[in-house]
Amino acid sequence: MSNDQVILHHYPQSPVSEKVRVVLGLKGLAWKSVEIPRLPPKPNLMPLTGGYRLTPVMQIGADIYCDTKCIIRELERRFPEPTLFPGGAHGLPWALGQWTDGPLFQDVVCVALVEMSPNMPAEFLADRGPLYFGPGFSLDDIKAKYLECLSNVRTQFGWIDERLSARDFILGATPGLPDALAYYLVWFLRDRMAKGESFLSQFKNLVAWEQRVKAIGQGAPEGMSDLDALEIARQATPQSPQQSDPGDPMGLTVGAEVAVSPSTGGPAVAGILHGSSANHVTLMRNDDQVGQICVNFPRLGYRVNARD
Ligand SMILES: N[C@@H](CCC(=O)N[C@@H](CS)C(=O)NCC(=O)O)C(=O)O
Repeated sequence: MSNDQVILHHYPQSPVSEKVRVVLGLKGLAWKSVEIPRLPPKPNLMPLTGGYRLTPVMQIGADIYCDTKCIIRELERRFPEPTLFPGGAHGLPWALGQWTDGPLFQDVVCVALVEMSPNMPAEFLADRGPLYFGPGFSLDDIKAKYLECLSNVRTQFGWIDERLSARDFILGATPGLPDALAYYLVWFLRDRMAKGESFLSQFKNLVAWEQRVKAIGQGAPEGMSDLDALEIARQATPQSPQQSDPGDPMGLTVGAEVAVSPSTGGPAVAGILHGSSANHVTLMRNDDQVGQICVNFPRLGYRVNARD
């Protein structure tokens, strides 16, 4: 059975989820919103992902999409209009995302974490510190880098501001993926930095653009319980296609037992390789609670290892 409802597992404060919520708005989609815990354990998400714990996760029936790269690619495939790549901008926005989700995110998260640290519960800091800054994380080290990171954010937000001096959106008159990729970081900083408003006010074009992106909205979300989402997965049959990739540099083959994990660390998800390409990897899994499920990951930023 197929069930085509888009279900987003996320929480309101998650900046990375804000990126997807903007994409859902750009596409004018109706979707179901499942609020998940901000810290593990996430007992009603794990049966779907097989252990992947990052936020957000998208579910469509018994097909699961982990990581925003994978989620956004699938949304564009299923709902091509309006496109996220206006003016034939295909390809380039993914490369832009490697900057916004990479070095720019790292600078913004340093500022945000230091700003939030006085009011942050110890268990939240103990989770997020190593998640974003590695196993050797120390708050004092991050605090020592605060001004450097803030200066880096100023430089990079300045580039976006410059780009927006002659156009309403990053690609031109029509919003697209680059707007979602940049907006979520501005949203994050404004929300978490005590003097965010005053810091951002130096970027006149960026602030005007921020309002335009905000006005796009987030589509039409409707709340759903995590248990209802599990039931939908249980009743559905996975639809992710089987896909072999003869050009795979690692020689991955459909049917192999593999484990996929974020290359930044975190639990591996075990399953049978069901499909792969330069941009994705799909695992078929069997779960006691939800039965057969396909879990999709982006290829870039994830490690695929053989299991014996
Ligand atoms: N590369 C991932 C990054 C996801 C990420 O770091 N999300 C944050 C939330 S904004 C997270 O998972 N935090 C820990 C958690 O929610 O458990 C993506 O693009 O989806």
